[in-house]
Amino acid sequence: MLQIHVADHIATLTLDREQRRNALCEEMVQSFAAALESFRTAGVRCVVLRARPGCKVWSSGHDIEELPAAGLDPLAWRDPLRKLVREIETFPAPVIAMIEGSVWGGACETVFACDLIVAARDATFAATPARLNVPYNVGGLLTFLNAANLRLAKEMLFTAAPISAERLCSLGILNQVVDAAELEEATYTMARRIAGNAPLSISVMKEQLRILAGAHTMSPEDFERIQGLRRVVYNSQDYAEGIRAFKEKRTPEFKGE
Ligand code: YXS
Repeated sequence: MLQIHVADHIATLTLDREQRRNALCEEMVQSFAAALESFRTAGVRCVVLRARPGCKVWSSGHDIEELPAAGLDPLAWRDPLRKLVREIETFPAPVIAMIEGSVWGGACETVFACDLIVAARDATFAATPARLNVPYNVGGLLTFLNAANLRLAKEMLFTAAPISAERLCSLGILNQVVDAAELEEATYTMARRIAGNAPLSISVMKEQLRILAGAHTMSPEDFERIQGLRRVVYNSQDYAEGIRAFKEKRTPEFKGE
């Protein structure tokens, strides 16, 4: 499910689960974590996260088949998607997301959790909790807020519509947008530049920025309130309907209950 290549302190991880449109499943995330651990030992100074060249779908997001039945938190601490985002955020070197094709749901959050994003001009990004009636978790919403801004995060989360790479780049959400033919060169030029700088300084600044970006106070009462509201969603008929409709390849009929 993952191809791994390391050269000149730069590691490349290629998503390789085309038959399920690179859906992010438990097995893939375990391989991802093991790869990052080996990169840490090998002193890798920059990671490029990509899909196979020419892909139409970079990743279709969380593996819907692995979402729990109604009644269980679909994005709890140990969920593969939550582990994947934490692995990226805590890896002691920059992770560059190299994007072509469409990015969906939890894969959009995963890309936004990367340190840098270089995308092909015709790439698109869609945040899809509202498409399935999934109650996104607090940390995941913070990823969107830190990567974008409140107005754009609301548009992406409420409409679930694919947003173009060019528009996101014009808003400062992506670092670079290039023609597909130049995507590799642009990405690895950035990776080589990072790998040629001081790794200690960069890894400490990455961790400092992670801590600063997550420094939000929230009272225990507010956290409990949010978790209670999320329980209403994942206990709802609509949550079961969202997953059922995907499996039956039809449009869900949400009733708000
Ligand atoms: O019919 P088969 O058995 O060949 O399987 C199909 C799809 O069911 C499967 N597949 C997936 N399986 C599990 N999880 C997925 N996320 C997923 N996406 C696709 O892969 C086979 C080929 O898919 P198909 O025929 O639809 O491909 P396509 O090229 O026509 O369309 C590509 C997509 C990405 C537009 C389409 O597959 C799609 O809309 N996928 C779902 C995108 C989505 O809603 N992702 C959100 C997942 S949930 C999540 O990430 C978070 C929990 S949240 O929702 O909160 O953001």
